[in-house]
Amino acid sequence: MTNISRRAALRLAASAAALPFAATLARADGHATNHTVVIRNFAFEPANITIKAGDTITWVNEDGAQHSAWDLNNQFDTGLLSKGQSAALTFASAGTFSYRCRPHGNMRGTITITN
Ligand SMILES: [Cu+2]
Repeated sequence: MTNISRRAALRLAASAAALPFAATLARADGHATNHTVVIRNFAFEPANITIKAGDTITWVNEDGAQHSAWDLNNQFDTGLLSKGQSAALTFASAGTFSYRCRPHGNMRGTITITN
């Protein structure tokens, strides 16, 4: 199972705290990259993203409507983000995730994490 750690500065909804996160440290080599997925016009941009283990993805909602990024296997949930809000997750190990927006099931995305 892929471990996900939440960064200290996250803005995450309270519901996320109850999820079975296994907190792990980000990569020690200092080469972790921060990626941004913009939520705009009821879509994730990019919808499909490939990152390295230890990297962070920040979702930023630019829509007036509230959106979220919710893993289909319930491994993470950013909670609802209002316009201008963001949430970041660090993916510590290789794996794949498919996620959707909780209120808008047609909004879909995938994350592929490689070593
Ligand atoms: Cu949405």
